[in-house]
Amino acid sequence: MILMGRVSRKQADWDRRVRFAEAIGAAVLSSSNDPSAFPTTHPLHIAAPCVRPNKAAMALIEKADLIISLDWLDLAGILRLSLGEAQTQKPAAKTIISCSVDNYRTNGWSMDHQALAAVDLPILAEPDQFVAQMLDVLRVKKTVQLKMRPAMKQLSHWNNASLTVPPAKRGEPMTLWDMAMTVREFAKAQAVTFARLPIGWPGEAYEFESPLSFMGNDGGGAVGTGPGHTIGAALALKDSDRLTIGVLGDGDYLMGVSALWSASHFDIPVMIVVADNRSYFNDELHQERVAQMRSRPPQNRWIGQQIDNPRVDLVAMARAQGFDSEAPVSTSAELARALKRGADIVANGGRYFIDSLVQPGYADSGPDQRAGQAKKA
Ligand SMILES: Cc1ncc(C[n+]2csc(CCOP(=O)(O)OP(=O)(O)O)c2C)c(N)n1
Ligand SMILES: [Mg+2]
Repeated sequence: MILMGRVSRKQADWDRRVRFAEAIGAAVLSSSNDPSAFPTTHPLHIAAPCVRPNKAAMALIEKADLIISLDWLDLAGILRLSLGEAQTQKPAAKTIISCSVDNYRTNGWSMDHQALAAVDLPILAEPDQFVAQMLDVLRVKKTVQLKMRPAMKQLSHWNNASLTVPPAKRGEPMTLWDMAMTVREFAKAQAVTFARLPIGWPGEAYEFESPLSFMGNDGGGAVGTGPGHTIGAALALKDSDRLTIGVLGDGDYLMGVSALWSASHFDIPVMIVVADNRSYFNDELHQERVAQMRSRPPQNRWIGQQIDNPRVDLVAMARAQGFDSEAPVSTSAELARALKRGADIVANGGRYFIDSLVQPGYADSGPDQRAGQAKKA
């Protein structure tokens, strides 16, 4: 199994990584924290991209006899989450090769850089140098026959599984899942670079076929970096034919909204779409978990996190920085139309903002329990 972490954005390196995985017949996992590293629709990319391993990713890691980490961010962390043991204390009964220069920056002075995993074979190198040399050593030809190991053939590809899920409901208020599926559908029709995707975005919506499909997040989940990152990516891609979109949480947007002014000032074409659940929702889940541990009422989880009453006029804030926009959308059909309108404006050099209202709740966190409970609390 290969853990595709922080790797190069060059197309030639991307192609070499695909050939390497195909030649050795390794299952691949990529991280939704990092820029796109491997075609997520490839038959070897069996589990949906993730930061915290989803069930399918855990099962793969559990089954793997050999794990090759290509500079995965926090290798010890994903091994601990999947195998139940910090690799540093009790190494897993599998062979682990880790290609990374993390040893240079991780030390005992602080925990900022996470733990260093115990590995069988450390390769102190940039992953794409290593892959290129491996192709030479293994004498891998330009076109290789894809090896699918029998055990892997039995596993269902995440993409097949997500396609059997009903498509976005078009008439009702959107869930984050509906929104993500609508955006995924839109992005199939043209060359899109997602500068950012929000924290609860379902892995099944990560459909990446180029090193420029996704720029990754910031490695730590810093709220407020989304607008600035989006505009930086749009500046870098200004002269390309790609449409740069930042899909942001409303909290992330609110903490960094003044970056939009820079896009207007420097005439940078870009689209920003906010998944507007009127909340710092991620932390509602934290507060709920802590409330349960401390026998406090979990229905109070929204306090200090909900961004409502009054509702913030996100559209007005975007317009105030020089963006075009329209009234907030709350159904998949409206969102699909807004994305098309925005794409035309951005193709002509403009900037477009969409406030996409979604029901609070992540794809895997179940239906929101908040409605009706806020009053009781
Ligand atoms: C600077 C900073 N403040 C607080 C946090 C903790 N935090 C992580 S996610 C999150 C909520 C983000 O809200 P939003 O962008 O609206 O995304 P949502 O979870 O609602 O989808 C918070 C407060 C953080 N990571 N960084
Ligand atoms: Mg939010």
